[in-house]
Amino acid sequence: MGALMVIFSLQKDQRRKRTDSVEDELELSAVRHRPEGLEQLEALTRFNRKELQILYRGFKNECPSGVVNEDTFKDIYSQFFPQGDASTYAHFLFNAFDTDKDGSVSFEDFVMGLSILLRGSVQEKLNWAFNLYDINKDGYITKEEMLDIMKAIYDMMGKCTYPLLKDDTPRQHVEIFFQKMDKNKDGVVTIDEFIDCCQNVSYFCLLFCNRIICFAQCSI
Ligand SMILES: [Ca+2]
Ligand SMILES: [Ca+2]
Ligand SMILES: [Ca+2]
Repeated sequence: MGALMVIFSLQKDQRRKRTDSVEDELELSAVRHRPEGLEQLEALTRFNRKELQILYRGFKNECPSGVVNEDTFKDIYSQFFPQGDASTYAHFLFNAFDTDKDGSVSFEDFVMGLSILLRGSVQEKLNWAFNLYDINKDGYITKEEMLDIMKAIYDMMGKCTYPLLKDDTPRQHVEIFFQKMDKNKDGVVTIDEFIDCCQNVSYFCLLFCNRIICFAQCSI
């Protein structure tokens, strides 16, 4: 389900003939897990009908059953980071994509997330990133949650990180980010604090937010 694969399909498909759309409609109705109507998805995302059909074809090639479970998601995702251990980060991402929390990523979940990451406003992307970091989904990011994500990112990067990282590097970075974000110093970061910080012209926060979004985009 790599983004590269999907984007490649999108580009390639622009050269295809119109007859394919009839074929896609037939395919859409034949799968085990039927996605929401295209019109509904068109309204909920920033993709048009044709793009949704192309995305669906790519999704279905990777996941013929129409849904992705966590193990499959991890397998697919790990292929992009062979030098490291991407399983923990893939777990967090899986939860961020599985918006209806039914334990699988459906085509609807996938395109809703992709729409935000590729075409969403800054605010939407930041909301998405906040949700990724808020591991237990209670509306607050704690230092421990931030550290868990940061460690997962470093694990994923593996030996390719240069200069080589010391064991306490993730913790040091989290201390800096957290200090910047937790404006009222109550030990948790709210969505307002998160967005506030990321929208401020702050080198650290910009770096932080870009990193989250960049990794999220690379990962789909
Ligand atoms: Ca789901
Ligand atoms: Ca939380
Ligand atoms: Ca706070």
